[in-house]
Amino acid sequence: MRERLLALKEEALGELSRVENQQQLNDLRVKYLGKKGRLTEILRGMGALSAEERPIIGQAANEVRGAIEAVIEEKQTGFQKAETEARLAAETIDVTLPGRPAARGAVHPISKVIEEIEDIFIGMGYTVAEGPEVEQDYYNFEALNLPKNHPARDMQDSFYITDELLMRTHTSPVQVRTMEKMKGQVPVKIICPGKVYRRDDDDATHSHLFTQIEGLVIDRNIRMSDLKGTLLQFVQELFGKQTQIRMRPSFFPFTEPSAEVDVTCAMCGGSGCRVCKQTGWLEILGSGMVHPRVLEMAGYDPQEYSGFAFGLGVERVAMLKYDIEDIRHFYTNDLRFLKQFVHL
Ligand code: 2NL
Repeated sequence: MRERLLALKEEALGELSRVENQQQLNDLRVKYLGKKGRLTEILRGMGALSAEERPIIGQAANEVRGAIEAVIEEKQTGFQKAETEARLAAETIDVTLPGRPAARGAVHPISKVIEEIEDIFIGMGYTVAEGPEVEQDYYNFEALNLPKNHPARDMQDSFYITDELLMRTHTSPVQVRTMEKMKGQVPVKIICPGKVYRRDDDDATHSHLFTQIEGLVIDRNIRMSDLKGTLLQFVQELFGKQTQIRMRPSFFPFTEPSAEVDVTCAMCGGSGCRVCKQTGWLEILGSGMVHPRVLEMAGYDPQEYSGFAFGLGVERVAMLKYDIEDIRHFYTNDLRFLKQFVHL
């Protein structure tokens, strides 16, 4: 029996020396040390031994078991270490590889110009007011001295939703709503940026949706000179200190008197070029003193208060500023157009 045990040990150690992986090692553990394994099989013969032989063989069997277990343990440790090393090698990160570039968004040129104009007026003490794009007939027309049969209220010119509701055609209704909220208090000093809608056929210079910024100041003793000084300061911040303005008489139902405001062409400095059509001037603003009827309807006594207002088209300013020839570029979302503003 002793010989069988020693032969088993030699056979087991021989096989163990050739194992190549964890699976083979487990198989050998079961084969030699398992409940139905080779060692157990030999030890089953112990019952036939004499009382003297039994402890000696028992001890020999334990030695064999210990020797096999020791080798299995050693191999086991070796396989685990190799596995860990292989995994670490496979998982190695090359920190010197260049990163994947993250695509950068751009601020839309219309948003850029809105923000720039807002900043200029905030710097002069104005606040920004916003309001609904679907507007009541009263705020869009009636309160602005555009009575029921006025041609500007024509169905052909506006997007009506019902008899009483339409897409606002200017941002003036936001100013009327602000005056109402102020309940006759002064000063009112606001600018109102936002989308406006007109039933036009789209072409290079017209769009049925465009962006307007209007401004409104109401206080005691507001005069035409306040309007002129404010707009000069504004255009010099927007287009440069060298910019000059001129005011031409005009007409709006909601202002009296009214004036168109031209600025000297930043492209040629006033000498005449393609952009200003050789005139040296560019029309960019409509303006005037708030009509007394508009003040009165909004709750301001025209005997005590006066105000000025102005409006400009953001697309037109952006087209001049960035030399864009077609207004439709702003809405067609061609990335080749939009990408040009990534670093602006
Ligand atoms: C233009 C002209 C203008 C106003 C807008 C205004 C608003 C109120 C009262 C009086 Cl609440 N006026 N707004 C005044 C003059 C001109 O816009 O050419 N816009 C693109």
